[in-house]
Amino acid sequence: MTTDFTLEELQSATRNHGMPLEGLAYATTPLGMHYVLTHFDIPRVDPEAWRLEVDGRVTRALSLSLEELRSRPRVSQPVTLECAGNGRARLEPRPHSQPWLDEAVGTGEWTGTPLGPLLQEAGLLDEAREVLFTGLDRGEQGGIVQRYQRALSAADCLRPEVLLAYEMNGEPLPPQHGFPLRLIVPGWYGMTQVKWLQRITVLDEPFWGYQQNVFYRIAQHEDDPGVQLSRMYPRALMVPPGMPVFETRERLLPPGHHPLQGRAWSGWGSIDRVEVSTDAGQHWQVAALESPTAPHAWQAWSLDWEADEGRHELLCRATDAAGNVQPLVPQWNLKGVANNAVQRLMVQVRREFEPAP
Ligand SMILES: Nc1nc2c(c(=O)[nH]1)N[C@H]1C(S)=C(S)[C@@H](COP(=O)(O)O)O[C@H]1N2
Ligand SMILES: [Mo]
Repeated sequence: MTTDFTLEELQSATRNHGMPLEGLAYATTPLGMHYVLTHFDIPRVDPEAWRLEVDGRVTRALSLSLEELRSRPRVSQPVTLECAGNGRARLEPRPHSQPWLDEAVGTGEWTGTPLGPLLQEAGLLDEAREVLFTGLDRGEQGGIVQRYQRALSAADCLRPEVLLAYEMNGEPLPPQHGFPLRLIVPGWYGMTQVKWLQRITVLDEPFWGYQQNVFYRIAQHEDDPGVQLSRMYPRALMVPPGMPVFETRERLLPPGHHPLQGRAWSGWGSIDRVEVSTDAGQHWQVAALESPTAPHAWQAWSLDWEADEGRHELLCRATDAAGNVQPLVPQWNLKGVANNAVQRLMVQVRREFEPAP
């Protein structure tokens, strides 16, 4: 394993956290196990004083309290979120940012009010093109002092699944997940899901911002315009079988029958196929795949494995309905985003790992 991680990367890795992969066993990720990523500080918000401002190219600007938002039509849906930087730590040379391995994912049951009707109430003017979402958090990144900001096209904002969410798993949003209100855009990478919403501004021109045009792009070098990230590429993950070695997280299990299970998702449609290899990618078997339980939540898969004594490398790979398939090796880009290379797990199978009766 590479060991040249910097103290700055460690600092990010201790502030932010992934979902422990055993959390894949739950269809809805328990509160506290969902991954967390925060660029700046977690704001402390007084819900009594807080208001959401809606302004810009609208007929009437709105200013709404949390109570007013909570009394609007209420929708709940399970949505899988994944950070666009998931997998970054495996790239070489490694782009310096949050060093995720595979675990920057989670599925929350998000409750809130649909964004579209609220924008229609404010009245989008004819020239409305994009909608800018501004968080309360502020800091410097890439030499630019900024609030966390992302924009979406007006058309995407009107999609019925797009929510202003105030609850996660039936509880008010925890501070680290955006209390009191966040945007949920199902299918899109995490950077779109603006937390601690303060303002929604309708724009008549494309937004230029650091988190829109500089960081969250797939580009090969500084001058490469590249492409802006949007929806999540497919990924399958496996619940690590057996028991772990504390230092290496290698898996130990006794020989015999082991049901392998995991979940897979994509922002480009449902998952078509999950394949599993138990011999480092030489042979692949098609796993049993559950139908989607909701349009924007991960799908469960499973495969029975008859494990022989020895060392094995387990891989799993998803293909989505749009035909996107996970690469076997990481694809490098400047910011280390959208790296959906397959998960690999080292397993030692030995009789002595049989649990004592
Ligand atoms: N205001 C604000 N919203 C934000 C961020 C942020 O730093 N500030 N981080 C984004 C990124 S990059 C991700 S991956 C998701 C993480 O959401 P979570 O911490 O609830 O899992 O929030 C997004 N929303
Ligand atoms: Mo992210």
